[in-house]
Amino acid sequence: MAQGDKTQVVLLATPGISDLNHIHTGTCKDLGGVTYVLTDMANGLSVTTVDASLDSLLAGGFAINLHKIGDPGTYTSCGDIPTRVTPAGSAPPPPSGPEMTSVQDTATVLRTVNVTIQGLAFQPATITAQPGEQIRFNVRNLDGVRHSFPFRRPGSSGYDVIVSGGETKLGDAITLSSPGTIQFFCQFHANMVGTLQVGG
Ligand SMILES: [Cu+2]
Repeated sequence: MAQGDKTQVVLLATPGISDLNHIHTGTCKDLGGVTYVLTDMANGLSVTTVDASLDSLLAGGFAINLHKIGDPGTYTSCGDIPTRVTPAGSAPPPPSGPEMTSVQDTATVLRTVNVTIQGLAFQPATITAQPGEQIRFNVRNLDGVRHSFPFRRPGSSGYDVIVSGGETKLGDAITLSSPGTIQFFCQFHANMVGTLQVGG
């Protein structure tokens, strides 16, 4: 993600396996020295702002390499940073690392919104999100009975998390692209409602 003359680098990886991250010169086949040190993985996520523009990283000759923590000689994953301007007929090789995102404008951070259900009510009852933001809902049910956290968006598929009594469940990621107000509710208890405000 470009941020002026800096670049935010977002990496997703398997926790415990790929914990130490660097941007190296060269390619995964022929790795050079460390150019930028990236934040260590925490629960599979690493977000770093490096002091280099996205254009300069996409000019070619860089690769992101993941090492095993405590044993940096073991490379767990690597992906060449694609070159933005590609001569015709020679597409860059796809990133080879498993579950790894490359440095691109489209890199997004997934936000988890915690929703607690207690006493037949949603907390918070009003949730705000930005249009285009990628979010998912972690629904915690402190009641002894089953509840749900569904909502429907006009013209698209819905979202639903069903949680048994005492259960916590993480829903799928969703991008709410258009601004507006969406009601969420419990399908089992008609008086349990809340509002998801997108933008505005
Ligand atoms: Cu309910």
